[in-house]
Amino acid sequence: MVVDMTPLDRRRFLTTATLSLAGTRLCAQDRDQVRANLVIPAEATGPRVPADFVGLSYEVEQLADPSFFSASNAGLIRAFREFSIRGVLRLGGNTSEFSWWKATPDSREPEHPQTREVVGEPKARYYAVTPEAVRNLAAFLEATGWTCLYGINMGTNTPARAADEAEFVAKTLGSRLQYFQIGNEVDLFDHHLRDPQTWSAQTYLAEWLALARAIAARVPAARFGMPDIASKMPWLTEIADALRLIEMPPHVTTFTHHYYFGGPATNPEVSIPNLLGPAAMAKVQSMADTAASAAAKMNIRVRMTEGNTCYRGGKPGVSDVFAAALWAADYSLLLAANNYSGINLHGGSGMSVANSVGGSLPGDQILKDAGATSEQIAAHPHPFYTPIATFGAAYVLEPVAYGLMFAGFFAGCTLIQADLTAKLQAAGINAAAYAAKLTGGQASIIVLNKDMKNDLLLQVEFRGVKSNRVVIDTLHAPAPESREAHIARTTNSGRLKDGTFSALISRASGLRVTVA
Ligand code: BDP
Repeated sequence: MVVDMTPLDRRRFLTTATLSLAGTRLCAQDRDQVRANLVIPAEATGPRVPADFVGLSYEVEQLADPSFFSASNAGLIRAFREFSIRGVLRLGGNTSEFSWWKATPDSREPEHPQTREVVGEPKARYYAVTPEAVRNLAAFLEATGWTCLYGINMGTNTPARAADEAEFVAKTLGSRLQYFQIGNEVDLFDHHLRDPQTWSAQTYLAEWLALARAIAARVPAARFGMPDIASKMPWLTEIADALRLIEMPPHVTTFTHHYYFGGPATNPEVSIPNLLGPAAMAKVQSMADTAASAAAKMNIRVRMTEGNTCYRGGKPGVSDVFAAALWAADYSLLLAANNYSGINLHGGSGMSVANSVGGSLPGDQILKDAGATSEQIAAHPHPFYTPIATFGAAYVLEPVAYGLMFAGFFAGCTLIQADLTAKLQAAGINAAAYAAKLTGGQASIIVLNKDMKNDLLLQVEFRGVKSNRVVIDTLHAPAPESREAHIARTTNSGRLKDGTFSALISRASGLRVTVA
């Protein structure tokens, strides 16, 4: 697999940035061209994208090996820093309900409540989180420059144990801790952890309050992100309404939810055309609308704390290829445009994610059924959707990570509102675009051509721009099915004439143009 950040050579630059051509739809060999014009207003009136917008999500079970998130794991630190110099590590996932806090080497494992074994949920295998793991995590965060959203067990915990752990975590992580999350995908607890007859947003909130109040009693400055639901979006509204009636509620800074495009891997709907099709983003937009109105009731922002292309560990050939990069870039920027404070794509070690879904990854079975050899299976990342994969001793940034990194170019910027995606779609192409003002005041546009057939001949007029220099970044790979992704940069003078820039954006590729 080749994943690099090589500079664009001039020849390739010329093929991706051809000027002029007439007509709205021009046929060239096996592909068509669609032509569109966009105007970028001079004023940025949209949301500000936090500098630490992009992040990663890992299972809490990853802490069972204290050397994973530690200052000695140089390869992982390098991969995190390459991914982002200011990211947010979220620890949660299904396995977070099976951890227990082992405060001292003599601490005895507590009695655990009965849980049900169901397909797709973890088996009741408990593991200890120790002070050593938390101290190592603090050193890892220090080395990467990242902060953390720390997941506390809700499914099988007690307020007293939650408070003990939280106190140690708060003291040890210090300012590297953004907030606590209590419980993962609590709207699905009726599957295996709670009585389906009685479990609801209201019973959840009562339990959450008991845990959060116990934590806040020991950590008065504790902040919380919640409710971390999987998919029952009306819970957000119900919880916002209920929380507002509570006297002296714990300090909730962020509303959180998850989203997986589809799943599991055996589902034929999880395909590249569907992943890249406009319906996928229409669903994200409708979730964002519900989340935004619930968060507005509490005057807080929303964070997408976990998700990816395909639940239960991803789908080979969809989650681990370039299409996932284009999806991730569009998805992240759509959330940014909806005022989300950030996004965490899920991943981590094959074992932690396999445990989170019951012990094995359906994607492996698909490969075996298709006759793949063990070497061919090992050439895929495990889990298939992980942004950072482990191959032997190496940590490798996967295509989906490149999509997040491309969107991350807008971290710290203020978005310019201009309905650019709607204009491109009206022109007849499956593409998305977002514009922003950088901190230095320069204008920038990211265009994602997700069309499998049409190239986009785009003319962009940047209002109020005097410079004639642009910086161009591309997100590209040979094909949507390629196990590779590349981001490349080139600087060019004279490409901007009277504030107008023209480029040919090949099908299945991304382009960013920044006025220098
Ligand atoms: C989410 C869980 C996470 C799983 C993931 C998956 O929170 O633990 O790893 O789904 O199914 O629902 O891949």
